[in-house]
Amino acid sequence: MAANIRRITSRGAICLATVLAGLASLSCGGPPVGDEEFTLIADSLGDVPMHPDALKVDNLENAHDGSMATRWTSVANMEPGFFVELKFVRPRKVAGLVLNTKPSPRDFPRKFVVEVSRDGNDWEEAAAGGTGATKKGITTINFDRPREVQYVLITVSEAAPYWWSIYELEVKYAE
Ligand SMILES: [Ca+2]
Repeated sequence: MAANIRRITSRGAICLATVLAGLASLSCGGPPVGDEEFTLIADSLGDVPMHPDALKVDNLENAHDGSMATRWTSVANMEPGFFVELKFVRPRKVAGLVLNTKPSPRDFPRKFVVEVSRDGNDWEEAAAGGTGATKKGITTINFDRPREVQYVLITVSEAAPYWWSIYELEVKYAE
């Protein structure tokens, strides 16, 4: 028993040291929770007046926390220019994205443009004039071809009388 505890403690210490060294996501023991390959880093909310529920919903992490009980939302009816941006831990070959809005099936982007970048400075369109799902709240975005990217920007290009919500954003990897 004591030996087991020592082993567990030792592995925990190695894991902590790994995290402190900025090398998290490597073997810290146990399966990873969700896809740790990317983070949602920005949205267009800016000075949008906050809804009373904003603290529950205005949170990019909600779009990538593995839970369909939490969502990111625009907190306002969709307008062209609304965006969310995600960044991969390292450049990845990506074929597309899936936006899951099942619990609020009307909150999908009617039309959108997806731009990608390898360095955050030079951008090119990977899915222009895309249209969102019209049933079941699932919007599947296929890039024109698999692309090596580190940044992805999804921008709404058509207004709609509904908030834009993302309960979970999934990436379709090409590798
Ligand atoms: Ca969620």
